[in-house]
Order: sequence, then structure tokens, then C-alpha cells
Amino acid sequence: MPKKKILTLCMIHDDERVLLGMKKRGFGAGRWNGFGGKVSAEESIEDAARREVEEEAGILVRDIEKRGIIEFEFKGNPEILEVHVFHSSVFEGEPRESDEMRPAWFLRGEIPFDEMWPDDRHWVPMFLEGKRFRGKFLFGENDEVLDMNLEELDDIVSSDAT
Ligand code: 6OG
Repeated sequence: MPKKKILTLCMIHDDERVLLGMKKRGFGAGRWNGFGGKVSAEESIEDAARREVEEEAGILVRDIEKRGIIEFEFKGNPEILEVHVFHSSVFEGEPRESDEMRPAWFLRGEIPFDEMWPDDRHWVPMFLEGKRFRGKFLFGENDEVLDMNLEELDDIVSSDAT
């Protein structure tokens, strides 16, 4: 049985701008991404999403809503990353740099897809339109996308709503 690791990813945006962070170390270092990380045993997925935004960008999200779930598989690696993608637009505090991330605002039309995970150009536009989705990506060597599917959902099903 493949092992699953549950992670969060929170993208904060309003009508004009998206807040991304440049990952400074660890998995995905050198890429812009939303904020997030591993869910620990004693917390809900949503609580983990809030905690990770606070740790990585120094802000407290007020509204947070799950918009999608994406499974990532890397060829030759049995571990599957199940990433729960959240949206937020209202927060308290000023984004600040942490050990892990350097935050910056991007206009919605100027998202730096060339410096992000290659899956992002497929689902981020859908996400920014407010759609719900489920996806799967298989990565090969050099993080190229070998296979993918992405479907829009009417809603996130309740069993996924933790
Ligand atoms: P830590 O391991 O630093 O959390 N993540 C991905 N995000 C995108 N857009 N594409 C991927 O394709 C990703 N794989 C992982 C989930 C890692 C953070 O990176 C996200 C987490 O927010 C492979 O704790």
C-alpha cells in the first residue's frame, strides 16, 4: 500500500493580488508557493493550515476555506503527498519573512509560474476563479509532469472537509 502524507497549502489573495512565499529551505526550496506544511497527529487539517501560515508568514488568517485536494506522486517513490489547498483573503498582521519563506505580493496576471512547481500553472488559474477541484500529478525526473488529471468539483465532499 502506498503511504500517504497529508499536507496543507494556503493561497492568500484578493481581487488584485496573490501572496506567495519564496521557499528558502527544504522541499521546494527556490520556488514561490503558497504557505503550508505537514499536518501533525493532534490537529485538524484546517488548524494545520492556519498554523503554517502563521509560522511561515507571521499573519493570522481570519477566513479560510478548503478549495481543493491534489495528490502528488514521484515516480519510483511509494509515498503520496495529499495536499489540501485552502483559500484565504482576510488576515491580521503584516506578512513578514521567516526562516522558511520570504513573502511577496504578485498581481494576479503576473504570477511567476516559471519559478513555481510545474503543477501550479494547471490548477492555480482555476483556484483563483473560485473553483473547487481535485487533481493528481505524477512527476518524473527533474520534476517534469508525466501524467495529470484535474477535475472541477461542485463542492468538496464532506469526508474531505476535516
Ligand atoms: P514542507 O515539506 O516544507 O511543506 N507542496 C507542493 N505545492 C505545489 N504547488 N506543488 C507540489 O508539487 C507540492 N508538493 C508539496 C505542500 C511542503 C509544502 O509544499 C507544498 C506544503 O505547503 C509536488 O513542510
